[in-house]
Amino acid sequence: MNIFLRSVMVSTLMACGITLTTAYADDKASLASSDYAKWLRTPEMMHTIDANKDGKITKQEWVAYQTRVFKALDKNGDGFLTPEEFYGDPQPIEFATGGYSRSLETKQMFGRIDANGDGKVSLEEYINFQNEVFDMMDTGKKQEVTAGEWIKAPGVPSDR
Ligand SMILES: [Ca+2]
Ligand SMILES: [Ca+2]
Repeated sequence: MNIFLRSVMVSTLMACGITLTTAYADDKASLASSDYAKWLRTPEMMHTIDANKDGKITKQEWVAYQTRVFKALDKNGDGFLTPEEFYGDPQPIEFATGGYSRSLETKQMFGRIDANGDGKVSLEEYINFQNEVFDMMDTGKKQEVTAGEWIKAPGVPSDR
């Protein structure tokens, strides 16, 4: 193999490595700056999810809330969300803001949450995804999100 070919191969491999790293970082960053995160991190949504109204959202409150959302979206109650149920005919979730419902019930979010790519979302996949969102907000790593952590995203819309 000549030196030119070898250097092309090395730079190709390096480029692949860089692409993989960037894709991972992009994923986290794009979640933080997504419409979904913006519509989630409003005072209205915090108040709704904070079941005991102590100004903090514990992991337990978060999982309880997201389980209710999952059940509301699972219209036929079979334990899985299909594309039709998730974004085919988007309906406002009764116990969420309109903005939150709209930003969740999209094809893009479905693809992101369907971790094994089988075209349906199980409760486990849904909660795993939402726990990533929780961990992103839980900057103090105390398994709870304070009002300060919740509302610190830039460009939070005030509309409901
Ligand atoms: Ca609470
Ligand atoms: Ca279903």
